[in-house]
Amino acid sequence: MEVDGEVDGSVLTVECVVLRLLEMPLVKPFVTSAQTMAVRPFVLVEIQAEGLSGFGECVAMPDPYYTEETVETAWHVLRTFAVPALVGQRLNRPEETAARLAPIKGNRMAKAALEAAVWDWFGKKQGMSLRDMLGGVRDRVPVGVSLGIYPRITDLLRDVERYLEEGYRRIKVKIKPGWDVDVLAAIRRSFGDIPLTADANMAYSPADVETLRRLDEFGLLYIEEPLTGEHVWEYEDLQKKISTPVCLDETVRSRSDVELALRLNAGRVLNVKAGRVGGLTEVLHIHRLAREVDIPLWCGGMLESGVGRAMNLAMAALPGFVYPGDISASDRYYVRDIVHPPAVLNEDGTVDVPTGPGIGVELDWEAVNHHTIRIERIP
Ligand code: OSB
Ligand code: MG
Repeated sequence: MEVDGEVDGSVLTVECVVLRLLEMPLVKPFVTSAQTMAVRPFVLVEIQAEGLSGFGECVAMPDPYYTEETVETAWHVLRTFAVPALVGQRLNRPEETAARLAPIKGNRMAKAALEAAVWDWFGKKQGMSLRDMLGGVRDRVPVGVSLGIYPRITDLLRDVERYLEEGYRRIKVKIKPGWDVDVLAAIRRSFGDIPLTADANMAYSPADVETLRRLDEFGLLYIEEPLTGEHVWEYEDLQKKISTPVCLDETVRSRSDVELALRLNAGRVLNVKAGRVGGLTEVLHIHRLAREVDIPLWCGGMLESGVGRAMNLAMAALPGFVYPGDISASDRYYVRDIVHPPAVLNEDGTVDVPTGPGIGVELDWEAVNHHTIRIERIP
């Protein structure tokens, strides 16, 4: 029953927030057109109230090459502005978080991490899974794997083979000028008609349209964010010139970006990352919009630990998420995850959506503490 906006009578008055900076070594360095990473640093946000903790993972990268946010800008914005804006405040529902944080412009990944912790807290308080809170409908979601830029094509092919054997439902490869046509041709030659996509992380200019047109012959499900530039309108012209559907990632930061993209016909597929758009509440708005116009969504990834991955699984259970997500098993990223149970790949190329309260996974405190290099408690 709903009374004054309260759900089930649960009200969150944030007592304390603990920020932790963790560093987790990746099993293999991840290389894109924009960045190289061997160790994943990230901020883990813990909200405490009434003896319960809610957790959120900040997906900001160590460098400003994916978006402008970094781990350290997120830490700064969280401790100085976002956390103080919530501590002591009363929240009747997780959706109210965004309004409290609205005076903070941009810095969406920082805000999304705090909001995620609020969602998790409400889930735990109400004994409800995040999936059910969001309206997710699946018990398990199909997943793919995202492969970086390799020193040699043969090395890449070996990993593609391995991940296909493991059962991943879609292969995505990072591309950049000079690492594109030959790579995709080699994959098609070796593995035939597998579900295949490419992600350029903005590495091409409009002058490269001929190269991008050549990729049409590979029958990709979509090409992710090929063009340099700040706005979706860069894609209005490109989508007219290539037949491969453009999938937007970096250039979509809000529901209004989605509306603009739709008006301009600037893309036909959307990669959704809660961090990039400022949180799960914004994801729900985007999901509603996308369902109205029937644009396919899928859940992107940011090399998350098990905390962020559990949240992604809940999100990917929504009906509008139709393509396999970048939600690979824990062991594809990390030797040891920081949650119990870690995400594992089912034989059918799916990962189970956690059913426990909130994000539905437990922190492995020994692993968390092992990887923590900084900690701050507010207040
Ligand atoms: O563009 O989707 C991207 C990782 C870091 C930054 C940007 C991206 C990615 C990935 C990794 O592609 C996806 C994953 O977590 O498996
Ligand atoms: Mg991408």
